[in-house]
Amino acid sequence: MVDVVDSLKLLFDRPNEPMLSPKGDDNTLFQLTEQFLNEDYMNNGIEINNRYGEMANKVIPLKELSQLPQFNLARRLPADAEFSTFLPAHQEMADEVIDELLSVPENQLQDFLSLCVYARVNLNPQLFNYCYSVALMHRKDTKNVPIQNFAETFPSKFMDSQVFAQARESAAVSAQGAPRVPIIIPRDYTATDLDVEHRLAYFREDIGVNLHHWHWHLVYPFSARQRQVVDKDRRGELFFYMHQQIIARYNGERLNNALARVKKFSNWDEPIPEGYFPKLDSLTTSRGWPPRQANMVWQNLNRPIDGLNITVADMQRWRRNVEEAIATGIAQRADGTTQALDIDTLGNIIESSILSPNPQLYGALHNNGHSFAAYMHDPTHRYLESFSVMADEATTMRDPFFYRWHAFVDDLFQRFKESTHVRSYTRSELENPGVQITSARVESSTGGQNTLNTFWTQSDVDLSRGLDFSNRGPVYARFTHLNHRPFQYVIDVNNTGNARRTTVRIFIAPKFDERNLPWALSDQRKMFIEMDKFVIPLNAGQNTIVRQSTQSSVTIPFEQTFRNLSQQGNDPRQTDLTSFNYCGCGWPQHMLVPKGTEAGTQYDLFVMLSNYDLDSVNNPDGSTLSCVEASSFCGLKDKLYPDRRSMGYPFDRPSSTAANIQDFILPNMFRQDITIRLQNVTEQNPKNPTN
Ligand code: CUO
Repeated sequence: MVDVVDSLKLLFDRPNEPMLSPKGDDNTLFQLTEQFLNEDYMNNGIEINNRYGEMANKVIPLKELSQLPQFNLARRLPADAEFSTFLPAHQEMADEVIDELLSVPENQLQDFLSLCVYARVNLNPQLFNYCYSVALMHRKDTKNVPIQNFAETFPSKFMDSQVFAQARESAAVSAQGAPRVPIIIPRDYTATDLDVEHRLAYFREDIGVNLHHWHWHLVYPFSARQRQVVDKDRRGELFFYMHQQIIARYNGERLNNALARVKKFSNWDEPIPEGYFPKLDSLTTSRGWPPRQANMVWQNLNRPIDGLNITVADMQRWRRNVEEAIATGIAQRADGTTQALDIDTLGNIIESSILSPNPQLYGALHNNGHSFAAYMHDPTHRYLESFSVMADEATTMRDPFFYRWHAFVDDLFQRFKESTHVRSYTRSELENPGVQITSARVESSTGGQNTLNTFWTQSDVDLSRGLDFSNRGPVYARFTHLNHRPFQYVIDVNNTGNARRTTVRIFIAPKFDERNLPWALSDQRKMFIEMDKFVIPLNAGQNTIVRQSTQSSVTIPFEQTFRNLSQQGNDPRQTDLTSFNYCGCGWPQHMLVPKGTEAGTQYDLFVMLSNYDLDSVNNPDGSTLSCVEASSFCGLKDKLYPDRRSMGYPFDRPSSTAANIQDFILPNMFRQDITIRLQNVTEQNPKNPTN
């Protein structure tokens, strides 16, 4: 008898293969009855399924469904089409399926399993994968079912299409006993250095970075029929903050590569000089993802198949309405009443989510921007082409235009933060009386003080779960990514008051701008990237706080990015699966530290010990920021966001008094010069299974 949780896990396996054949490493077969056959196999499905049964190690019987779901909308998406939540037609399909999957009463897991098998058989594999993942994450009884690593189930969204022919060959010969040799993915496969933007490819095309973005949007869907799936604590603000931090990190990387900060895309009639040729194929559609030539222009969209009929003029109108809300500090609700604008509402307006107070008036500026960018090559579906990487959350961060678009989006949020409707922090909101930091430094594992070292690592990812119709057994792709030597922060604190708690907030930012001049704080505040945030007790008197880089509240452990979750790694943070499903949306550990340069780039390390009375939230079980998960970007499941301050505090808004970071420092803060130095060497990951 196979446990239901194990059965559910198998529904991620080989998404483009029919359910008739065995799944998983143990060759487990779902025993299908007529109910679970789609049209393709109506005549001979049972026979084929039985024949597979003779070879299977385990067989899972399925409970018959007393009522079959209609899936009237979702069935319309062909099995070989791409799926995108940004397209209104697809979003409605997803809403329909998620609604069905959530409507099975809790703890009736056999019914849930049968319904999921039915959905898996009858629906587009990508649509199914998305809805299934959202359902697992939002049902209480499935919290122990791990969401399979998306790069393993849909590897074609994450790497060069040339890998897959080699992978099939490798799977075939290793089935005959040949040693498993990893397939090497070159570091530079999408462009040459003739394209200056290509300098950032290691960031944009990083597997962990793209997995992070996909996972975040899975935790925070913007639409669902059940409002509670969307209506999470401060989700609009988190949409702003997580993407703001991506832009800050990206801008920092641009400076490290001798490029200016990204230019926001705000004139929508202007040609876009950045082209992008992704060199990805889809294993679902068996087609390549459309590229974008340089200097293409946004076009009005009329694609009935996607539910899209919008013009650039519509976008301009929505933009003016959003800008008016920002200028006046007032949002107009759909029922004619008004509310004071706050950052959380603004996030829901701009994205937009179903929590937007007035989708008619404000549109869906951000989501539709992704669609405009994704369809410049075929705005009216004349050529039957699908969308570019810009419209898929797992691929959009590969495209240089993603950052130009999100720089525009971030600028709207920053204009609100810079308006008179957001007041600057008073001294009492920044200080922590009696708490004085006397020194703060970083110590690298390689011995350096106040120097962080980055380098390149080659790591393996197993493609076999996404390689349909090939032999069993792992097939590894080896790719090169940025990494850093582990380090620790050491902070000396003098507490002249009583013992108390404090929140430690650690940020870094480049010390100089693109002209090599020191920053004005009004600009540098937008460059600070959060490195860690945690709550600790302070004793009266002297304290020394030591914190490891691997404990960061921003990141998820390396193993969660790259390893199949069935193989437990040895990171101490390998926590229970509930927290992975939810907190797996953190930033990848290997990208915590910016690249720096071989000569060494100067950064400001900023450490703050804030007043916990103003930080704490009242979560029922008393949980605090000390949780080991990536709470800064993911929040906590079914709980309040674990920090009462505005996200990005204390840099989320301009200072009314300080012109530069030195002026900003109070006794409970500390600024330290540090250097980030790239060692331009490539090392094998010692954990690679094929070493
Ligand atoms: Cu995450 Cu534009 O929202 O991509």
